[in-house]
Amino acid sequence: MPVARPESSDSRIIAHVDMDCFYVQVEQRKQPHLRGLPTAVVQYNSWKGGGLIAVSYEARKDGVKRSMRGDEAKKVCPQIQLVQVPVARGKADLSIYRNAGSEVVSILARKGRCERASIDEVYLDLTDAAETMLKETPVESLESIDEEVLKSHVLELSSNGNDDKESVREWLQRRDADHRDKLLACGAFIVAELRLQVLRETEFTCSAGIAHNKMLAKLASGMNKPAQQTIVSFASVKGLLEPLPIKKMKQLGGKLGSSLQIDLGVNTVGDLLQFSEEKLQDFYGVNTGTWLWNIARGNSGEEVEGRLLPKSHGSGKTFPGPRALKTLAAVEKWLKELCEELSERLQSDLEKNKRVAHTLTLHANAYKSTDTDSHKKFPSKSCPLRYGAGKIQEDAVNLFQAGLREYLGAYTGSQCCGWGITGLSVSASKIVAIPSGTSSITRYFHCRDQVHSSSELSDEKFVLEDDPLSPSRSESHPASHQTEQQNESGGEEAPVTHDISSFDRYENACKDEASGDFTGEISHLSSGAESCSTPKQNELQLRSPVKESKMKYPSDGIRSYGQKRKATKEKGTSSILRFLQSNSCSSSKQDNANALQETKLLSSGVQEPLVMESESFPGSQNGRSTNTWSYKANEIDQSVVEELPPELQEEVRTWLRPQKRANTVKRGSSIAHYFPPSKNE
Ligand code: DCP
Repeated sequence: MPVARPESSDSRIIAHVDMDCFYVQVEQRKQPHLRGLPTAVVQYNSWKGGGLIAVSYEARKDGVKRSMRGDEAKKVCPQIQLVQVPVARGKADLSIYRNAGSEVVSILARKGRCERASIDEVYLDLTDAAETMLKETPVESLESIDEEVLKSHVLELSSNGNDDKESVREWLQRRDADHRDKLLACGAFIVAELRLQVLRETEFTCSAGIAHNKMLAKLASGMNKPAQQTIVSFASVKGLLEPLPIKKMKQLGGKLGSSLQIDLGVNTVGDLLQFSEEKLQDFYGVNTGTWLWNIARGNSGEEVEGRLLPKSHGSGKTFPGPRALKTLAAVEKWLKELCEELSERLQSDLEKNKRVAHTLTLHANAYKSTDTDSHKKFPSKSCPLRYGAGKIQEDAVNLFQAGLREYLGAYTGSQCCGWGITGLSVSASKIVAIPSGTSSITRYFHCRDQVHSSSELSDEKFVLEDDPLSPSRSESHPASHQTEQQNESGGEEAPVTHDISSFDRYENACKDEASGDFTGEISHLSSGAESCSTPKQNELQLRSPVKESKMKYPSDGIRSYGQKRKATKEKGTSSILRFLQSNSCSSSKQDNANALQETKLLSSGVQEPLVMESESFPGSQNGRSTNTWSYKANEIDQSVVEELPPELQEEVRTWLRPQKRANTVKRGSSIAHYFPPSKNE
């Protein structure tokens, strides 16, 4: 049987930091008299005292659980303090928690690459900081060690039942330790110091896992809570993983995990170790097989993404039981609320972070009274996102109608009886930064595309979001209900689509059917990058970036035992839009080259092209290359310009004026940076 050990090349130091009973801590900071008291935060809906969504450790000792409602919690713990989630627009308003999470992130990001994984979870890559410490102040030579570091749990020691401070000190200062364990020891110092800084500056405690990769760090962070840290030593990996239920592993909580259980009889990670890589490849395809073989041994090359901001925004609400929405008017009313909130957050993201979102997605949960097939799901729908609450709302309503038509099969009108909506959410994804991004304006031109090609969104324009078979997105979390998963398909031409998770996952994550509000900062916990919708005919093609990482969740295996994903047809609009989208969504040289070629071909058409030149672009080898691009100026909707950041409006207007003017943009022009060339080298 293979020995479980990190890949020999993997000497990274990765921490996963998770806040302790986060919403409770936020409320306790707001109301300090609650500190130390058994406290729980309850949902907006007050039925049976409201659903508990966060429980303090004092209350947990008394037997209070998150699955309880307020009334039940009071029975178990009569002195419990119940605090209601703030409310806005008739639903939960999570902004104070979100902002509190941002405070923490800004502190944690001081020591290394930082990825905000959810409202209260962060991954840190501390490899450089640990290497530096090992060189400059090796742990073995330290005379005194901070108490917080000595309070660490070292898994190897814990398994010997020998976890006191003296043993920890010895472990940290072993002169004969493997280089990677020495780095882990440095990581323990760095994380302890960061956690103390978080406490000093925010008054919040957090717990952490310190390991050689994200997967192990995440598994460890929850092992000793609250306010403690756990180190996954080199020797402890096998013992940590072997007894773990297979479904507890990241990305195995869903269909792939079930297949492992049913088809291969694998119930624990230890069971998985008994299968050879070849056998797993035979069953699940080359990539998935290798991935499974590796994770069973604690190997995961998934990188910590440098991302302090959420990858998408979402707003949703559940309408359980008798509160189900049964008319289009009722749905529209709620979509208005949800879209207004989403729009506010998008505006704020644009203003504060100079980021724009490209894709709007609507999820719903529905039932039909006549539906005997209870598994039929309301299809999630996406379209290019247009800024402005009114436009988002209009598009969301159209997306809903398209989804409903498809769901009902023969939908005939808004008063159609026999359907009910028990959950609605809207989300904005594919968010990119304007200043350094290469595709900032793309989204604006998506808008134009909508307006231009059809005054109403037609059914054809909607994209059915596939429910991906395998990645389970099992790390359900109200702040991370939605995950995007981008599978790499071994250089396959057609990008695959799958979007943020279905509404079901939102709802399940809430574990609170009746309480029903969620307003998520949607984070992406899987190894994938961004999602691109797979367009149907006449849709502009969005190509997904293929991020190189040692291990990704592969798709070939998924096909081998499940649904195949839709392939994108090489059809499309011949315009600036296509070029920009190719540019923004593709990282493959071939894609960019194709797009550029197409654009050049277009420029020789009847319509007068707008030619832009620029010299310095990110990605060019020497930072100075001359490129020419051609766009059809008459395809650019003037109204779109009004939505651009003010400093760009004038410049864009200039190039939208009649093409009597020179069709060039001067070197160094700010707008030019929005339109980098294809990477041809
Ligand atoms: N949350 C929620 N609904 C849930 C679960 C969680 O709204 N079903 C919110 C409240 C939590 C926050 O998300 O405070 C973070 O969730 P965690 O799962 O990390 O749990 P806590 O931070 O509350 O506790 P722990 O210390 O166990 O991590």
